[in-house]
Amino acid sequence: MNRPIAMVTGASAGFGEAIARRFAQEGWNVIITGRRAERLHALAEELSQTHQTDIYALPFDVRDAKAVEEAIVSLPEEWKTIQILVNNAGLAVGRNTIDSGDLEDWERMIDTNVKGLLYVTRFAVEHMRNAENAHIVNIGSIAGKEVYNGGNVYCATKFAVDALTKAMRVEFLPLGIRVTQISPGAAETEFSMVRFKGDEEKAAKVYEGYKALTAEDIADTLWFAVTRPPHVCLNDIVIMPAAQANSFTFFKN
Ligand code: NDP
Ligand code: 8X3
Repeated sequence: MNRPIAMVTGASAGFGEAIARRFAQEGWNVIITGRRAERLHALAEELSQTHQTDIYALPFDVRDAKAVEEAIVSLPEEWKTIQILVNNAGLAVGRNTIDSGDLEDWERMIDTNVKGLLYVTRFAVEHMRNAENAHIVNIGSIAGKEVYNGGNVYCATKFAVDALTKAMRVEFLPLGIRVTQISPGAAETEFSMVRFKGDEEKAAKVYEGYKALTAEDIADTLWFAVTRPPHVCLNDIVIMPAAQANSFTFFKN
């Protein structure tokens, strides 16, 4: 257990899974979280066998404050010095305009992307106080920089992540914790299947006619950010597909 420890939320799919894979490849021990326990246990088994690192599957729903607290507080002693926390769990649901918005979708996005990120940070930071070169990476979005039609509440949650990232940078300065935000444009993961509630045709359309980012592109970028020398903090990295200029302008074939 003499390896550094990273904790990655939303590691059962997409960016989080690719990030967990990257940490394991680089010889780190990793706490992987998400709701789908089976996926987490399968990933833990695979990564620990392939890379001879320790992987700790810790399933919980980030929206449930009590569950978040219990899960993080209950970590075994040898897992209680977290060097890097990656706040990645999140989702968009629906693309309705506000006047036809679905209230349940709004609650899910706000509870997951804003409150969930806060709950995890609140309790994980307790385990980061003794870590050397502690670092938090929040996954924001280009949607947290610019608003697009039908993005409304999702954009608001990612604008909130942008604000919370800045707040953490100020407040965790005395704790010696660096805080980085990665703000990606369109990336092909399960994101659009979740947004369109399982409608494969709508989800596939999002990525037609251009090369979207991949989860590995995000993992690479994150790895670059967390391997800068200790006196350097990359505050915010906006990463886009070459075919996407901003939230709403694409060049498609
Ligand atoms: P995926 O849908 O592929 O993965 C999302 C992950 O978040 C899953 O592991 C999921 O796990 C987890 N998650 C969702 N809700 C909860 C919850 N309530 N509790 C715990 N875990 C949860 O999407 P991406 O990998 O693309 O998204 C990752 C992050 O990147 C999100 O914050 C998203 O907003 C952001 N992002 C995505 C972009 C894209 O185009 N793909 C671009 C910019 C930002 P489980 O379902 O098992 O709980
Ligand atoms: C995900 C990217 O443009 O679909 O954050 O909002 S976008």
